[in-house]
Amino acid sequence: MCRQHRVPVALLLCAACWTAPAAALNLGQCDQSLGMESGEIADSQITASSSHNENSVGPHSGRIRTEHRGGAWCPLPVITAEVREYLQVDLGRVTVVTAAETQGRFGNGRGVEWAERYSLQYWRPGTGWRTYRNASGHTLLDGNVNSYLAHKTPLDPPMMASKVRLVPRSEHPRTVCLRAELHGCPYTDGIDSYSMDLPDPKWPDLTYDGVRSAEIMEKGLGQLADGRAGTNDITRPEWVGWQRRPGQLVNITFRFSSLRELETASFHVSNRFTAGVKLFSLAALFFSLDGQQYTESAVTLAPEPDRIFEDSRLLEVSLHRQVARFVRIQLTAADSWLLISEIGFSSAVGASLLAAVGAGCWQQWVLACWQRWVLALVVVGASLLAAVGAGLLAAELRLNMQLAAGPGYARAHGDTYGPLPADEDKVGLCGEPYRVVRLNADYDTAGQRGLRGRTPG
Ligand SMILES: [Ca+2]
Repeated sequence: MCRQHRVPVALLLCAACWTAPAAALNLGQCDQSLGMESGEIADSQITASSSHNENSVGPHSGRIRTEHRGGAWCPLPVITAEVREYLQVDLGRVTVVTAAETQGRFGNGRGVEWAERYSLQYWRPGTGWRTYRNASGHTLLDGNVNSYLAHKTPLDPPMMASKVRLVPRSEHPRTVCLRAELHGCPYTDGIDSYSMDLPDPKWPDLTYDGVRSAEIMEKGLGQLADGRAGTNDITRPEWVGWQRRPGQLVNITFRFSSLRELETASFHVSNRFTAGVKLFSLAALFFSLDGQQYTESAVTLAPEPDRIFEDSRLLEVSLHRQVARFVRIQLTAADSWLLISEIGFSSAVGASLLAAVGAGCWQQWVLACWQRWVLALVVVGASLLAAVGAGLLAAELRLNMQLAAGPGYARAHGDTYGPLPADEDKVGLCGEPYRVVRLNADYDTAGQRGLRGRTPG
């Protein structure tokens, strides 16, 4: 590669695989309608387990505050305690869903069906279908009481999902119809899952949706990454706690969906020292690209012990734009209990080439970026082909216009005819030489027959 091209290409590589850092999840700004009512969610993204009539009350009629065809989605069977049907919405990417909203079938005054209660199922890459459970442990959400009023239920905690199913529920046989909207925002944290030492039953991670064993929890998301910080009341369910002796460790490992450039990590912790709860004495963070080999040196955070104020607080540490997909955190307990309500990261998707080279992981950077590069190359290649094709077409059109002019021009290839003073030499786009020659009035404007009569030179 030419020396003068190296720097611009490196900058291009940086720009192609780096996005602005995203702050940790902020639920205060996460209540947008996700597109059932507006149509931003396409018909192809809305499906159902069954429909009473696909054309009139199929899944595409399940958009809230719209009167499309039959006026709502209606499943084929009557809903009972045993019969479960669902309306499924594919959000296209992992999304923070903070509320669900439902409405019955009004049908221009003819509808008399609605769902009094429903449950939610969700799916995201790497997980199967899970049933949503709120902070109180309940799976049933309140639905509607008539065919026209919409009812919105906040989801506490929010649901990280790329697909959602609304499942009408009824203990007694009931014909139900449903229109729906989902509310939330894009999930930019990029945390796939976290694993951790099993919390104490006194302060469990109630909403964790991964796998639990005797000692650890893994492959799930839960209270530590749901955007909700605890209050000073440590009896509230927002807190997750571990019982340790001073100096003992609590291990938590975060896995991101792709390579990230990490700017900061934050911990929301309790300092209720009169109850044996203190800030950790040390947090050590190790980084890995593959989840197997971690950095030997750690980024550390050692907060000052506070024996005066018992307020819970946010502790933050700079990660110096460390490039990693896995972050292993070792927290050293300072007293009998360690209570955490949230761990967040400010990070950017992917990583700049320079940061990746600095971290010795440019190979992983290339792997993480190859899909975007293939797409970019396809777009650039298609654009070049289109430009070349347009140029060829224009040249041919110009030549044909010349040939059509009387008394006439003809196109002759190579040196067959020798130089003619009034003629014009040209080179084709594929490099072949040709000549446009002015024909005598006697010659055929098609060129070849007349030209063969001319003597070269
Ligand atoms: Ca939380």
